[in-house]
Amino acid sequence: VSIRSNGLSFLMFYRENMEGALTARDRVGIQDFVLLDETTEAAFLSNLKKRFSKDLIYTYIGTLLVSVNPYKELDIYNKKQMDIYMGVNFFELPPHIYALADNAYHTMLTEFNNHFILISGESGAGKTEASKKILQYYAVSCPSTTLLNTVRDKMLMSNPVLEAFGNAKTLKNDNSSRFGKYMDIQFDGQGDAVGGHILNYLLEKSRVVHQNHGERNFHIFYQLVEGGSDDLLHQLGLERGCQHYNYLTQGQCAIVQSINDKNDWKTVKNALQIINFDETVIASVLHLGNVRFDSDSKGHALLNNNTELHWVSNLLGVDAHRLQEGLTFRKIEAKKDQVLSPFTTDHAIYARDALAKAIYGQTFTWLVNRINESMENKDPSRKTVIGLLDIYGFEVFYVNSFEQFCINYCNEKLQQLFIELTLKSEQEEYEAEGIEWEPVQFFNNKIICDLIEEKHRGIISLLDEECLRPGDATDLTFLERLEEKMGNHPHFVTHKLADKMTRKTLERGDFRLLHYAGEVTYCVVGFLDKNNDLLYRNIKDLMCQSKNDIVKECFSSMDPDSRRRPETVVTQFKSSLQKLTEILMAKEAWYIRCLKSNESKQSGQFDEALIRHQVKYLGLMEHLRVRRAGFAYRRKYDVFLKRYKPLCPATWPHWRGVAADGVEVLVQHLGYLPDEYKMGRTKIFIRHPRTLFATEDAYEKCKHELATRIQAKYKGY
Ligand code: AOV
Ligand code: MG
Repeated sequence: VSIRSNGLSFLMFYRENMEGALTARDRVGIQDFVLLDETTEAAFLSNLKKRFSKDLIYTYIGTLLVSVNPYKELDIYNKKQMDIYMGVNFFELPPHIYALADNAYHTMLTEFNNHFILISGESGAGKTEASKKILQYYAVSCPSTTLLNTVRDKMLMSNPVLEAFGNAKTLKNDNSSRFGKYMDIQFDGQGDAVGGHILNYLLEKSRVVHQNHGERNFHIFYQLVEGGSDDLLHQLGLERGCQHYNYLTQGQCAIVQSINDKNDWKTVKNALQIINFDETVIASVLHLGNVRFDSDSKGHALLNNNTELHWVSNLLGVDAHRLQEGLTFRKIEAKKDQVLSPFTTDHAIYARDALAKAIYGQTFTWLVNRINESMENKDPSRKTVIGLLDIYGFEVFYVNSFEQFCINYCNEKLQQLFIELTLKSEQEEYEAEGIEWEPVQFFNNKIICDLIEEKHRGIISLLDEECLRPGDATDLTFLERLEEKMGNHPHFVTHKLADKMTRKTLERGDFRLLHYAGEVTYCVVGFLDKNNDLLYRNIKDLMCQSKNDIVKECFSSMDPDSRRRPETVVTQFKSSLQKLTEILMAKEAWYIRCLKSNESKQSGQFDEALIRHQVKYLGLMEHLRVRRAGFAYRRKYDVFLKRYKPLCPATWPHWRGVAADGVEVLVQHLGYLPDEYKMGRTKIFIRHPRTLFATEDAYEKCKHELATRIQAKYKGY
């Protein structure tokens, strides 16, 4: 991975910073953990803390960037800083997210290959901010021609739009991502950003109709009712202020100090205009939330009043009568007849909410598609990409449901990918090459991934089985099935399975998973429903006939094959994550590990226990140990020999034997000490960058001399 291709940057670093960093260490700590005197957790934390107190939020572990959320604006993200980092070797300057972005960019250009930047950390740790900083860096500092600037503007513009529709205030983060985002930035051979493409992952739609106490709906709703002009609101039949809307007030915290909905609206509105989006769909959801039902003497649902429903039908461009029918009756197809069976009020509310979620979810997908079209690369020949992954972080609330289950599962997968690409593959390479190696122990979370996703046996399979089972399946029968199958799994426990002590902390409807990042107790209520995510057929058909183009397009593309039962939510999610893994595995990886500094979103607070916990579960100590114990640089014998053979008379200009033997002769000649290098099966491994640095220096000198000699030779002609 990156460590290999960056052998030379390492060297630069050692030359430039070895002494400098050491003298400055008392002041600002060590800027690369690899240089710590001891690899204890205490030393690690103390260094992090020292730096944090000086507002130095970035520290390296080799080429991995550790970032601690400062919860305050730092004056380190501006054009001047960008210029400083542009094209400079990774380790020559203080650690910065720009350095990582720049290094990925230049490696991409010189090696002409694809890269991705994996940004991870729990909710509120700073992933989304990090991804924005990187995007800005590429947009501002890469070379550009006026023509191509439009792609760039669109890329930058996509951020506020997707954040307005996909982020919300949660108890963990005032701007929490409620969808996963992977964005490819495409570059041409000159390094010009020429296109972009976004893949989005499972939006938390349930938030549209329900928010927990202290949380909000998606930002866009508040922006519209707070920031929209009088005219616009009038046109949409909306009143100013979120207090009028059911869907906006359940969390009882519509106003948030850190958020300025009015201002944000201005930015978002401009951006939306570029992609021809109009606000009717958003307004229809707000009206829908205010549609209420009474029950008649038989307990059947009746519409409470017509005004809201008329607004909904107006805005969505569908027939009001049929909409009302769809919300209060179920259509059953019996042989050739259609029978209307009335809903209870609960059912009607369910149908209403299902429609609201569907509208919102489909609109979100529509937006992503539109943005993708606008960023499309018109000339897809020569291009390389840098992918940016910013997904919802691990989260634990007082009550956790299906959504947290999906989010935390996704984080397990990313942790697994990280392990595969770093700890595991690094050590496997030593083994494969027959290099003596003291293995570093680490916790492999594959066991939890399997528990969740294994075919026929994992939690997802059992959930799907219950969802598809006709008859009496409920959330509780799902729980029973889990207990039957997972009974003695070390990472799974329920009230029934728990010992006496643990039982006290669990309700009967709970199951608890011991995730890599900590325990989470999930309440099974709603799992089946949310996983099925059904929309009544007649309502869907109605939407497909809408006169509103966006609505029509959204619903017509939903599931084209109406005879087949659509895949469940979690199964779709699982396969999208599988595809994502494949996309990422084919690229060179860069890592940013974000740490949350404290739970109260305060600047200057370094909660040591909280940070220690994150350092532990993110596997940072293990990563450091592997880096330290390992060999900083490795190259295939033939590659190494080809480059450095001019340095030794025995190998220059040709070595006639086996490459490995040539390398041995070469390094002997260069005076490598025995414990500075190891000969593997196909590669030479060099422990310290400085060893190779000396070699590289000698090579540069030799090349220079050769060039001068050749020049001198030809001067006479
Ligand atoms: P997340 O993306 O990791 O959480 P964010 O990137 O949204 O977290 O960061 C949360 C908040 O922390 C931001 O809104 C900022 O106020 C602050 N913050 C983060 N990074 C910085 C920084 N570099 N400088 C200043 N403030 C920062 V989540 O999406 O909830 O998983 O799911
Ligand atoms: Mg985020």
